[in-house]
Amino acid sequence: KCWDQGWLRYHLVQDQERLKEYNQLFTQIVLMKEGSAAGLVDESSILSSAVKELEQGIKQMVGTKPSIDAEVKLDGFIWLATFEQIEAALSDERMASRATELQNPVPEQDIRVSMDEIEALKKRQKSTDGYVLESFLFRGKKGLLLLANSESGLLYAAFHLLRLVQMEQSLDGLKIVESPKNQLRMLNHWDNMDGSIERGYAGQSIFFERNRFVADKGRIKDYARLLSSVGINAITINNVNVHAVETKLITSEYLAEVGQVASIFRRYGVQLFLSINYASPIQLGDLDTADPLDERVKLWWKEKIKEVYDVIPDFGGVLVKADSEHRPGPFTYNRTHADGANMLAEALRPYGGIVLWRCFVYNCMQDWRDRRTDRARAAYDHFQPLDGQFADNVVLQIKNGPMDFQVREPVSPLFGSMPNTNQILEFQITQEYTGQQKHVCYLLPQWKEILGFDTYAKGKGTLVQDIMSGDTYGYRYSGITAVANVGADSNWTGHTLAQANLYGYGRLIWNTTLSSETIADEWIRLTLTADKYAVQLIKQMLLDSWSIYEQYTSPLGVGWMVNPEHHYGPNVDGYEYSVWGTYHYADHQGVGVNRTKKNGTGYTEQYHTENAQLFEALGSCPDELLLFFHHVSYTHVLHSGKTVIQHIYDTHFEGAECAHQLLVQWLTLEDKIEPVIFEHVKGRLIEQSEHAKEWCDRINSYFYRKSGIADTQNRLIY
Ligand code: BDP
Repeated sequence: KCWDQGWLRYHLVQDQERLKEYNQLFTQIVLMKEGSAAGLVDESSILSSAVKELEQGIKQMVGTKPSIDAEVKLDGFIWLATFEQIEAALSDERMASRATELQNPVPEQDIRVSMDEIEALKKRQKSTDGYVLESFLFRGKKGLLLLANSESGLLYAAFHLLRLVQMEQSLDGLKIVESPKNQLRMLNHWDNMDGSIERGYAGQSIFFERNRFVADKGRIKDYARLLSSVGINAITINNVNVHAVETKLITSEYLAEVGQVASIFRRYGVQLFLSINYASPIQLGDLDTADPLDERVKLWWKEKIKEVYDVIPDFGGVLVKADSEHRPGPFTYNRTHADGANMLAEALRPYGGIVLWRCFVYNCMQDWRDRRTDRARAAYDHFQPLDGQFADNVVLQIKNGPMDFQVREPVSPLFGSMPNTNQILEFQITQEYTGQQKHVCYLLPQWKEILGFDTYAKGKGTLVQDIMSGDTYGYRYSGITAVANVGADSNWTGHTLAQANLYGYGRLIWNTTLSSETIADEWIRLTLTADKYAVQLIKQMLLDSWSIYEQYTSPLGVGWMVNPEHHYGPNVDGYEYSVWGTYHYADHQGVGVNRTKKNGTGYTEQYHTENAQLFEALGSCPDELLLFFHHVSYTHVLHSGKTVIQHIYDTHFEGAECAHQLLVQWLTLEDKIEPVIFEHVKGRLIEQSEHAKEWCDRINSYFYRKSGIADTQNRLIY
């Protein structure tokens, strides 16, 4: 099938000049290892994945098969080396040429430049994953040098090189130095062992079926390749809601197979973690308590974790959803979350493992008549006072916003408020609240806004992205994670265009300075087409899609208004009188949640002063978040000059129209996109166009009936 490769589609290079260039450049892969060429790579190593990927890519895109050698012999070498190896080789080379007084064919300058780069890169390395990819002269032979601290770095360099070839770029005078912004670059799967995926919109699980691991693990390997090609280095494979059967993943019944999956990922530099059930000691039938301060519980976890490491020596650690949405946790025993997390951290410490502890803790059984309880406050109220109490191998995992992955939310005030506690940010790639991979919603612009948000935590310019990278507070562990959007559908993500979110997620968290546009451009060219018109058009469609989705769904940051449970489609009062704490408070006069300090829930106070003031005052609160922070009348005038009610009408009509235009635009691509992809995306866009109209009608009718205020343009509203 044409789409199951995702963005790793290695087409034959079309440009003949370029093909010639590549032909000359890719004659030999050089690996510096003791021994003969035949035994150069250990089959199970990451280096072997890099070599195989290069071989496969070059075969398919250039049509040649480079030899694999232990030394540079030909023009057109691709030399994969670690810093240590290259330093040794270059110093041997210098000594050799001096000793024999050969006329030195190696321009010293070339070596020096490279050595400077090497030094510079080494200094900048926080992790072992960076690399240098550059044109290189060695003993008078021209080639490419792929240089890294580790085999993962070499694999990333190989994928980078292949990406350049996929995009048919010249490799002349190449000099690329890359180092990832984030240390942990992770994905969380919400896969259940029965094969279903919580909030999954791309078919069944690629890991599990009928309470077992899938027998054929080929797809998992393909997935590992995709992830590694964009720099992902950590993964959890099971849902944060750990049910009875998944609780057993850490027992002998399943551990061997968990180990097999870990090995598949290991070869691509991806470390395996598991979501665990906090009450495992009870659930697995060994103890009658999970109290973190009980010695028996501590011992139980120590032994359990040892058992896991006996099978998976490089196991990453555990992800825990505790005391949230009916999941067990330390609160049962009147213990704090620090008590709970630290107990697990101690068990993991001897092996270098970490605890990812989620801050998605709130009362999901609240009395909706009680306006003082505000779900938005919960994470900060629970966790901020515990700053400094967590072990140094605990990382708090915090959703990007205070509620739950809405199309628009303010940034969580926890970022920048816990200088003494490791943090990792959690995005949601799976489009639970953003159209469920039936609607196109390219999320990169949203993520960029969040990462670029100024928390003012250490004065102006304390951006979320620098907190997450660990730069601001020198966190020992930190980074970014996200709920995956992948399933067994042949195109991986249900909607083919939703693949751009997975690709873009990896690229962005590796390098947060990349623009949404650059990333979209890459993904389209790697995956769909190189046709200029098509690239331009699809890129614009992607770039517009988040704001289009926002326009026809819940207005001005208020969120929700979705059908309860499955969360697809409009239902304005769906959650309004429920226990979940997700309200909009619309009545005949106005709408919105008063979260001010003055006379609301006081949520604004959780921000540092500059932001607290910004959100607190009606005059300065940004329009797009107005109803998140304030309850206002329908006639309140926005910064845009429109009244709230007219804004609602206008954005909904416009959003629905723009959604329809996405379809119209796509239809112009019929002869430029492979038919199967063209038809598939067309089908989704038809659904989106119709569904956006439904959103528009439902929202506008609701607010027209509540407010009784007519649309100034007299469009049809019932
Ligand atoms: C919400 C989902 C729910 C998850 C929960 C979580 O609706 O299915 O279990 O988040 O993050 O977004 O734990």
